[in-house]
Amino acid sequence: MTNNWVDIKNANLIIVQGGNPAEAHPVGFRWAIEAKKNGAKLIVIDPRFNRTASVADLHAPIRSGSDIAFLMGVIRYLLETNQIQHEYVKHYTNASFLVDEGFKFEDGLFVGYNEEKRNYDKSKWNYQFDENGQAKRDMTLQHPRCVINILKDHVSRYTPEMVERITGVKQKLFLQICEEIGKTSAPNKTMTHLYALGFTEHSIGTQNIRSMAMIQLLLGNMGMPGGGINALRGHSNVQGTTDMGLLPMSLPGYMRLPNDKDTSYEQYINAITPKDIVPNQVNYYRHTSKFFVSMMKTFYGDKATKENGWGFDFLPKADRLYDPITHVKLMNDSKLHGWILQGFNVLNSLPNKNKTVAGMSKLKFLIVMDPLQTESSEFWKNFGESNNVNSSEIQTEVFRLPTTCFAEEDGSIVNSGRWAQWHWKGCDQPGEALPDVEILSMIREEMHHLYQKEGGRGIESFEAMTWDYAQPHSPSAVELAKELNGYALEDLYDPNGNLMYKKGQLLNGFAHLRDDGTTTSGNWLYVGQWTEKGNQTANRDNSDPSGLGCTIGWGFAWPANRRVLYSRASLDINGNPWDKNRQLIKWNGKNWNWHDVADYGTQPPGSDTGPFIMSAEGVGRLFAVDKIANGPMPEHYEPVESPIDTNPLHSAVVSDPTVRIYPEDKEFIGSNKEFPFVATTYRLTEHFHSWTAQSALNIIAQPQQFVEIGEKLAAEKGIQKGDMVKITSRRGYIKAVAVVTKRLKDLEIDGRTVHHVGLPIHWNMKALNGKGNRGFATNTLTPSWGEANTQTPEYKTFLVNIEKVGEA
Ligand SMILES: Nc1nc2c(c(=O)[nH]1)N[C@H]1C(S)=C(S)[C@@H](COP(=O)(O)OP(=O)(O)OC[C@H]3O[C@@H](n4cnc5c(=O)[nH]c(N)nc54)[C@H](O)[C@@H]3O)O[C@H]1N2
Ligand SMILES: Nc1nc2c(c(=O)[nH]1)N[C@H]1C(S)=C(S)[C@@H](COP(=O)(O)OP(=O)(O)OC[C@H]3O[C@@H](n4cnc5c(=O)[nH]c(N)nc54)[C@H](O)[C@@H]3O)O[C@H]1N2
Ligand SMILES: [Mo]
Repeated sequence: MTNNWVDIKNANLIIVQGGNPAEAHPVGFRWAIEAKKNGAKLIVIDPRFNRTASVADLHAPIRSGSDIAFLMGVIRYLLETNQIQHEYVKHYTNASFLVDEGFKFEDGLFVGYNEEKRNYDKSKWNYQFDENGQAKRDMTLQHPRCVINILKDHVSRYTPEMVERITGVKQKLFLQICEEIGKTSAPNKTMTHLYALGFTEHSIGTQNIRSMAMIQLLLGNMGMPGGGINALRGHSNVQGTTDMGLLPMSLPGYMRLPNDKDTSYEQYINAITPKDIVPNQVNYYRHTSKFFVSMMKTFYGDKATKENGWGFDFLPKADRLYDPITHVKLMNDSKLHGWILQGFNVLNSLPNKNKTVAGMSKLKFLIVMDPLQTESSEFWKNFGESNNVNSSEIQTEVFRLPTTCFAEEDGSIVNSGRWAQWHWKGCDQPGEALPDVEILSMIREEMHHLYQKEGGRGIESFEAMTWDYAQPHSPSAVELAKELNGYALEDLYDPNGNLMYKKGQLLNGFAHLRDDGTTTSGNWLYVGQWTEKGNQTANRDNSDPSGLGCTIGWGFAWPANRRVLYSRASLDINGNPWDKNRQLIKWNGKNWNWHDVADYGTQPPGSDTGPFIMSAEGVGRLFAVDKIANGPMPEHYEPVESPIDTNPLHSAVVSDPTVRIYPEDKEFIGSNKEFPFVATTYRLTEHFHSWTAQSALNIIAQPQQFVEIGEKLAAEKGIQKGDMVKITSRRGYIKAVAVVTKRLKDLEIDGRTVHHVGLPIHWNMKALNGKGNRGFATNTLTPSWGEANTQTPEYKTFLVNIEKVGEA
């Protein structure tokens, strides 16, 4: 989230598009209800009339996978009707920047496409530069190569007629929503956007999010209380896991893992540090070397020296992307032989379950660290129709290591609003269970012994690792939290020679990190979470002097305890608030801290330093230079499995040309002749993924796998409420009880009638369902191709067929 949960109450308009918070985030959703009590409107754009829609002012049923067409239509409307916040757009976005003469978009492709590699050479997706390497701008916004004019041209195709043709949303309703959105271009009105997987789990997920971010920039809603782009995160600490680098290509603090092209520290740090391209900008990532070197000092201590590039060679270098979909591919290719699943029930959560089972069946060993006995740890058992394997042919040895769960240990959890909050252990774990940290530490200890005994590749980096916890087999949560925060390794002085820290003291903020080996920090984002004043994540002062829900005394919000990101953009250039009732920061003669911790440094009012301090330009990007794999501006592409076979904007390029489809997955692409219906998958309040399949009370509340079918489709197929239905995709089939509903409507898309079929995720072969018969995994049906930036599978839009197989 750029903002935070409580801040949602400040919005005038809440758009929920790509999520269902009333169901999946019921506690946080109370802030949307608070906003409604204050007079805000709530609009839900979702294929289904879901639980969030049931309390909304407006619901637009949209075809799954078509949001970009809707949102580009909104941008066209805002530009045509002149409902943008002009001063904001001019000064705080890259609207005025001139785009390279070589950039173009034609017949569905941006310039630079390489058909063989299915990727783009992005070199022309850039600005024009002067002889000093500075980006050229035209502040009158008249130049035809200005970003704003290129954008105008790009979105001109997304007329209300075209929006209706692609998305199925009727023009009248579309324009009604545009009108509500347009109202928030007033400086004293804000819109917030809430999204989750309905936006991300698509072959165009990243561009969905960008589309809305661009709208928020045009409206002047970024940096404003009650504004922003707000991702509602999934598991309670999934924000923390991504912060900590638990992504295959990531290091803590969103630094990228070196790859095999990164040959030295200097070369790597140069490649990941952005250059200045506009004078006088903060360009905060210029400090990347300080974050990186401090992290390396945490990892390798004295073994990380200036001479050895801070231990650069100790880090693993990835030769390719190792995401879970690739793991499964490599297993199927017999190139990956062992797998550790730590808190990951792949059989239920990865797409194309049959492919996952086939891959796992080739493994030599599988280690499952989990508090529960999961489907994944029993993938080798024959459960009949829902897992029809030949157990005697599967040689995989499975080790189960029972772990604790969050309530059985101390620690902090980071929520969607970037707040780290400490929690205390509630009780001891049962049986032989041990905390994850302890299990991993014991594995490390044992591996160390083996290395010492037998030697082997990689021993240097293993031995270089710092491991100075009081009990090496069991580092405590307190030790880890302090280590992530970081220490001074020597007495540290400011430029005027004043002592800032004595050697060994905890650091207060990431601005104090150094790249000369005198500071440590396991994660630069978390500096300040545990200082000499104690554990900041345990703070529980909820006073709110602004009345805007900005409680800086509660927990610790990264970065630097800041509650709203880019807040300098909530004030005009001269430092006056766009809306005096929505002001969190102000100039105090020294800096901008007031109710919130400001992003902006010490530049006084009137300075030409932009508010978007993390971009080299200092402004928000309406045109994303060379960052995003599938285009500097979003474009509507059909899902890989499209119900209409064509792209009404450009029939030659139907789906996103950069989607990653492994060769063996080509046979898994279904056509709408065989599979005419659009399926989407989602969760229910009564369940948490498949954990609750092992909890009788949850199963009583929602007992059995069902499929939601609209009334018209049900009538066509002769299906009645309660009938048993078989749902088939190119990947396999499942069976479910029919729920015939008004909540799913047929849509008119490009002259055809398109029906949606809705499938909750939860059940699987082990699930209790009250009737003794086993469940199926919804993910038997889903495809494993991945979005080009994130490799997220297209779980939310694929094609199926349905048929009745039993009476109610
Ligand atoms: N009770 C409960 N809460 C949970 C979880 C749980 O298992 N149970 N899981 C947690 C996790 S890990 C996560 S990631 C979050 C997920 O939170 P959400 O993403 O809010 O949850 P989903 O149920 O996947 O709902 C996505 C919504 O997107 C809609 N949708 C599908 N396709 C499209 C599309 O193309 N466009 C638009 N506009 N909408 C679309 C679906 O109809 C659905 O209403 O929930 C978290 N909260
Ligand atoms: N079709 C479809 N598929 C989806 C989605 C969808 O919307 N549609 N959503 C996707 C999303 S957003 C997500 S997040 C994934 C979820 O995928 P998973 O993360 O695989 O799902 P969970 O069932 O939450 O599995 C987590 C496991 O962690 C265990 N666990 C809990 N606490 C601890 C702990 O402290 N330590 C350890 N070691 N284990 C613990 C639980 O018992 C559980 O078995 O599914 C994805 N799959
Ligand atoms: Mo998730």
